[in-house]
Amino acid sequence: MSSLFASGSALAYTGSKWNMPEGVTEISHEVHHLHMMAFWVCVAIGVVVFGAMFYSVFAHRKSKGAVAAKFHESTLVEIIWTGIPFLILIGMAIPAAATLVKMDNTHNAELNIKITGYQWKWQYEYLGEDVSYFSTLASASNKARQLNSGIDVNTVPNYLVDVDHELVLPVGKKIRFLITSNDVIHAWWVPAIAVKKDAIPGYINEIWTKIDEPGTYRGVCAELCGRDHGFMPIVVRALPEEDFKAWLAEQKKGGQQVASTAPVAAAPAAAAMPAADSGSAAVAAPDTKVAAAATAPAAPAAAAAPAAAGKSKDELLEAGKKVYMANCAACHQPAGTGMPPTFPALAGSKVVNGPKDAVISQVLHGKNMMPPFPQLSNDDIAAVTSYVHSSWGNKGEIVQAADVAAARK
Ligand code: HEC
Ligand SMILES: [Cu+2]
Repeated sequence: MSSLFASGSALAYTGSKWNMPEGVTEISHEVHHLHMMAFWVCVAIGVVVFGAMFYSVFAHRKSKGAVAAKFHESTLVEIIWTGIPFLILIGMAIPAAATLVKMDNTHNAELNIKITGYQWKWQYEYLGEDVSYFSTLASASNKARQLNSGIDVNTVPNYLVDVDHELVLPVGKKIRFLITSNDVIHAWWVPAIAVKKDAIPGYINEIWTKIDEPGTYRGVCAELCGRDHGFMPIVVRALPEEDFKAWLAEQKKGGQQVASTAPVAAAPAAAAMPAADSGSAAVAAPDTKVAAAATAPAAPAAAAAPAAAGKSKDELLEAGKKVYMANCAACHQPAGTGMPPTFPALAGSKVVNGPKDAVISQVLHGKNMMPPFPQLSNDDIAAVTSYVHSSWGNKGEIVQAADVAAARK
């Protein structure tokens, strides 16, 4: 959090870095305006109340021989000190309610995006567009934040507010967000567009935005959600409509690996997160439905993946290092040394130097304290398993996405 407030520019603040940003949407301007109005009302009340108090203390001091007035029950005074605050509150509530009503009106959206919080990353699904991917902390930040990393965090650009895959949005379009969570409560917060909504397992919260200016807008998870709460930032990249269309078409072609992200196996992932159980059980049904609807169109893309030619060793190792740093290094450490006895070293591990299916299976299904990673794409799992097989003196074995696809069956 401190980095959020320490570097105003990181959040594209306009105006003072100490103040709430004015932002780049009509709603964010209104929110800023309400905030300033409430601020000046507070300032005026402060000046009047403390002014009267200090004046009284000074003008009627004992050394001047002041004698306290003695009276009981003044109807006039009581009406004044009830009436004035009442009018002030009404005066602030009316414009605030009008803005809240506007924020709530998600009708006629031109683009629908489902946002799912995970410990500790975000998933973005462009509904009906067959594009879906995960967004995790950028590897430069992730490396620097490790204990004893030896990296001066001041040298890392956008430290802790940068991601690998940004949420790309068009400007000038009404975009509806459907916000939910797969495990515990998170909150999706981007100050510059004045969107802050809880992501609750089993519920879907709706909110919308319409961004006026292209740019990069940063935010963070705003609900304490566990160990890595501070490491699941949000980056929105707003593009002119044409550029957005080109980007979307590129994703659909599978030009980037994000498009081939496999459908999320919601059930096993949720089961692995005990914190989610009690709260979500009663209301799990609607979420499951949406998850099913959203994943259905993604299936052909995943099925098509194994048909693609295998990747070269270099490609796999390069991609694998990123996946490893983002998903595994917290427990197994960047150099594969682990933190025995709980988190085993992968360097020289018997499992890693055994058959490759064992590692794929462990990543897909987890084991004891190790969480499962079914939400990673086949490409990502192939890359990361190749990476651990070939690093730190391990004997080296290459895993292709087809191997992972076979293991998922
Ligand atoms: C939350 C901590 C955590 C994370 C994150 C994690 N692991 Fe593990 N991992 C463990 C624990 C704990 C074990 C030991 C499981 C057991 O055998 O009980 C383990 C075991 C392993 C083993 C077997 C090692 C051996 O010698 O037993 C492999 C291989 C492995 N993990 C790979 C990975 C990969 C690849 C990732 C990233 C995709 C990853 N792990 C992420 C905690 C974690
Ligand atoms: Cu969170």
